[in-house]
Amino acid sequence: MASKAASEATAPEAPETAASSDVPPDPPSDPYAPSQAYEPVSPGDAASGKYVSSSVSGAAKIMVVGPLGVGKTTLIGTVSEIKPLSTEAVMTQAGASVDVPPDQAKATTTVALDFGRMTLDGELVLYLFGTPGQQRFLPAWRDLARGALGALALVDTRDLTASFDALGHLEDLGLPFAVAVNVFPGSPRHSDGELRAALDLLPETPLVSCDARDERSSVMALIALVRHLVLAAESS
Ligand SMILES: Nc1nc2c(ncn2[C@@H]2O[C@H](COP(=O)(O)OP(=O)(O)OP(=O)(O)O)[C@@H](O)[C@H]2O)c(=O)[nH]1
Ligand SMILES: [Mg+2]
Repeated sequence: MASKAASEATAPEAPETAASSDVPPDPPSDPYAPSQAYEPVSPGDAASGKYVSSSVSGAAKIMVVGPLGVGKTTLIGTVSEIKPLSTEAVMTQAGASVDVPPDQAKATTTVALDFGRMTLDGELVLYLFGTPGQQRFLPAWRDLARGALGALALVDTRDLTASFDALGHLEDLGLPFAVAVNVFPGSPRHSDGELRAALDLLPETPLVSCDARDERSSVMALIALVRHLVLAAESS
């Protein structure tokens, strides 16, 4: 017993090593040195789409707009090469009389914004900002659209009038746009001429159709917008 007590009294405590999982590492002496949480960019990260590719030479902020339930969140999720940011909230009974989506089964709605990223041809990166569809959020677009180069306006032919506010607001903001008809099952089909007349589109405004769940047609709609923006920039 005596020798055990002696050894307990004199035995040095085990030194704490940096390898111990309980002990946090010393803070870096240089306050600007990368923290332990810093993850360096590796070629693998770029290839996986986590970071913007080094071949990218330009960037554009693009809005994706349209009325409630037209497919904005869906389209951004379809084309985004990063995990999209979405701000979905359950549609409440309190809003049932004002928030009437074309699809009555729709249970959630965007309450702030959607965000995604898509790179075209490895050269041009599009930062996609989706707006909420509720009419009462229209004034919020003014801030959300700051710095945007253009907008993709989604339209649902089951209720063309629901798109009037969004298109009018884009004109008020002076934001060039392309129109993409998001085709739902049973949507009425109209000729381009009829749609242009109904939506009062300028002759140069691109009009395409897409399925927001389909990557190819959604990317083509964004390409139509980018072409339009390039042509507009060249002619100004
Ligand atoms: N059939 C069909 N369904 C679609 C299409 N696009 C979207 N949907 C569905 O329609 C519903 C509404 O889509 P959202 O992407 O949430 O619409 P949103 O415009 O973001 O709606 P808000 O944020 O509420 O304004 C979802 O359940 C989608 O799966 C489409 O092209 N075809
Ligand atoms: Mg949405």
